[in-house]
Amino acid sequence: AGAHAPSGAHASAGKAAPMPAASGGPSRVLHTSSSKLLHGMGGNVDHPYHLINGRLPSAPSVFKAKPGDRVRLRFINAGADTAYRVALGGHRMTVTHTDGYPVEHHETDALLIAMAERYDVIVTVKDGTFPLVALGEGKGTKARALAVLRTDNGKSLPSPSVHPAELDGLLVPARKLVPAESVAFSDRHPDREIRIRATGNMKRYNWQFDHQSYSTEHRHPVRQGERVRLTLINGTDMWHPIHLHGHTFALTGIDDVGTRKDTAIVLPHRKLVFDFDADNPGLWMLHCHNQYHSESGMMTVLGYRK
Ligand SMILES: [Cu+2]
Repeated sequence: AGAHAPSGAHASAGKAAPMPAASGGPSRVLHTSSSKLLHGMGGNVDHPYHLINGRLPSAPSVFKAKPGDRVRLRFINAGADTAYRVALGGHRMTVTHTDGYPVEHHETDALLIAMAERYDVIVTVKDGTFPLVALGEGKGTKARALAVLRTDNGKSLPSPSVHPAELDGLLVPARKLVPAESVAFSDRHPDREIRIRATGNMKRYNWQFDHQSYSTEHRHPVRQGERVRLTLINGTDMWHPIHLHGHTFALTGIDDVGTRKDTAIVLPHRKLVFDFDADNPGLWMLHCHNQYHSESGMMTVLGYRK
């Protein structure tokens, strides 16, 4: 297998207000959105375009490789309101890292990548032209971004609406990824437990934690040296990508295997449980990484106490 420079790929979505603009511009509110994977609405915003590395599906980025090359693809969901289901046509992907932390290698056809989540995968490139598709989860078949991986010098490109079978194949969720031994947490009883409830609804667009709007004064205290367990109960009808700054936690809910992450999906009316070591003094945001939800107030602060 030949060496190949790592390729970067990231998906990002255009910006639009979740509510009709006062100026009378077009409403971008997404009225019908449904995802099996996300147990309900995929998102709130009907973005006009979905991009990979800033490019439209009609003029995609093209990555060149030789057959047999092992290529690392690094996915970053830089979108504001869209989880992407990502697959490379004709290939299985070997997941090696999530959120920058190594995992025991795991093969999958597709990944579901929430806003702010990152995945590194390795593929052994076959001979031909292959679409890399990021489907806006629960946002309909038109919500898609495209890049191309190819081994030939051809000019023809996959159709912008190409739908590789891998998108509907095996999909490994983050919580099934076993952390590499070098980053796995030791068993340790938590010194402190924090419980936070996600609240709000689509009608009032009052996304918050514990029914409180965001305030820099309200801080969840932790102390350096503690192992902290955070339980986030999702009391809403929508999923949220929960993101903690300054730390990489370990998923420790029922059936979890300790995956190290800094962003994790919590499904509607489910809970997310994770442990982290308080080893980075300061003030750190904990927030939903749906940009519109965090702007609406679904943010809080962890504050180290002396
Ligand atoms: Cu949210």
